[in-house]
Amino acid sequence: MSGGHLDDTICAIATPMGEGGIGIVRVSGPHAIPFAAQIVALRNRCDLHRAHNHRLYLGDLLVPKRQQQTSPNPSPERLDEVLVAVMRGPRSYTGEDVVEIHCHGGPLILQMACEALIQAGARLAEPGEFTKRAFLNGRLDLTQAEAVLDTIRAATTIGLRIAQDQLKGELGQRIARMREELIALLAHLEAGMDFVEEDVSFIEDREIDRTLERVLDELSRLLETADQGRIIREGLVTAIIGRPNVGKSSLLNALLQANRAIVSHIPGTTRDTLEECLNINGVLLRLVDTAGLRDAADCIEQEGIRRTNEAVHQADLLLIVLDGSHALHPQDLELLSLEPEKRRIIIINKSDLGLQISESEIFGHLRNQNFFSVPPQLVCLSAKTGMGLDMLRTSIQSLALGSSLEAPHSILVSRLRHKTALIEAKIGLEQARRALARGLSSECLALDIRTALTALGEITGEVSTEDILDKIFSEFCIGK
Ligand SMILES: Nc1nc2c(ncn2[C@@H]2O[C@H](COP(=O)(O)OP(=O)(O)OP(=O)(O)O)[C@@H](O)[C@H]2O)c(=O)[nH]1
Ligand SMILES: [Mg+2]
Repeated sequence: MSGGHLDDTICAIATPMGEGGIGIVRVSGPHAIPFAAQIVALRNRCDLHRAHNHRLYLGDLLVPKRQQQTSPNPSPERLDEVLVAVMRGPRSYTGEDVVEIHCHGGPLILQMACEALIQAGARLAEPGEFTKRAFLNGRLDLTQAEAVLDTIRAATTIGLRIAQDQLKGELGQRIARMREELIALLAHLEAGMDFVEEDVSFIEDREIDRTLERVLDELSRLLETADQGRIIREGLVTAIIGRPNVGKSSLLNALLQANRAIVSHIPGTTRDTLEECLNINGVLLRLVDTAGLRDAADCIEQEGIRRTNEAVHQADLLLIVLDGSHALHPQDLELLSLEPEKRRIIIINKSDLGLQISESEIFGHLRNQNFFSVPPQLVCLSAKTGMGLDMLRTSIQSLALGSSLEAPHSILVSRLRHKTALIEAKIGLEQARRALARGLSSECLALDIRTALTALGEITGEVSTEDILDKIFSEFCIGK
């Protein structure tokens, strides 16, 4: 990204490529209105320069005749009937003058409108550049800019609500309040440093410690939400595992309600992992079907099993499938206690055939090893008839969202970038508390507090580098 030149005027097609009822071209910058005025003529002798803010005007899109483009003053050609809105800065998305031209949604029309704007002097916007300008002009903090992207990408209603809360600025405000407390603390400490000789103390150690403790508590509370926040934003990576032929692929198909994976009575049907996304009661599930685990016969199967192990490793949730129509196999027992720190649902499948495995038998095996981070859940079902699938959906929802079964109402930390910065801030403040307890100088204390302040400032963008901004905004599409 070329950087923060706010003195030029950018344009882009803001709607997706392809045919649609309408398509919008957006221009932003100091010359947005004069450039747009070169390509649209308003009806009823209205002048775009004098157009009211936030009002739609009917007009004609006029572009230079193609064959005449090289001549100095090509006479324009009417291309489309359009609606135009002018939003003067700072009351616009970017904080600059913005003009939106609503054309008919054909890719050629939109492209020609964009080209005409470029001929008039605008520059094609880079991905996320409109939102980046909104940030640079103080319309949004970084957490809100990221929430714009999360809003666009949300795949579940819960994900959308979390993004909207963040877009309202609630996370940014929580961070800002912590920063204010720390800045006030620093000011006291630094005032004290100037009067070291006189032995004047501007703030009691006890008070410093109390403030640090308060901010640390708040940091911990936010960090506790990070796991759930990530799952809601990115989806719950869920691996279906089990011995061959237990019905893993059948379960994937049943949940998807589609014949996605090949199912057969021959053990070893699935050889490669297969991933599909689906929405289960508001939770985005990234469901991975895997090759059955057994002592592999050939090298293809060995590779399949290596991929299964990898999927297990990357999963947030394990669906461990057992064939309920047969007695438990020693290898089933191994699977039950795989990666004990992970959430798991043990599934007794093929319940329609009559069960040879009982729930108490399974719990008997688990009771010997009560070392799971999250208590395992158990569901009996039939992937074939669909019986018990609703129970499974409820179990998945409760494991993802916690016991409430409701989407959380408080602010969630949903990005790794935020989590990393919060941890950094926490480390800084813990160090400051230790320095205080050991009676180290105010300078040492101030240094640690400043580290925490910088980390927190990176979340909202008070502290930002071109690298951070590039990374964030390059994820966006052009025109946003
Ligand atoms: N009766 C009954 N049969 C089932 C059920 N689930 C799966 N099957 C059958 O069990 C066989 C194996 O099913 P798959 O879904 O291919 O099993 P898998 O675990 O994916 O097997 P691999 O890919 O070989 O590891 C097929 O013949 C299915 O029709 C069930 O709930 N009830
Ligand atoms: Mg399979």
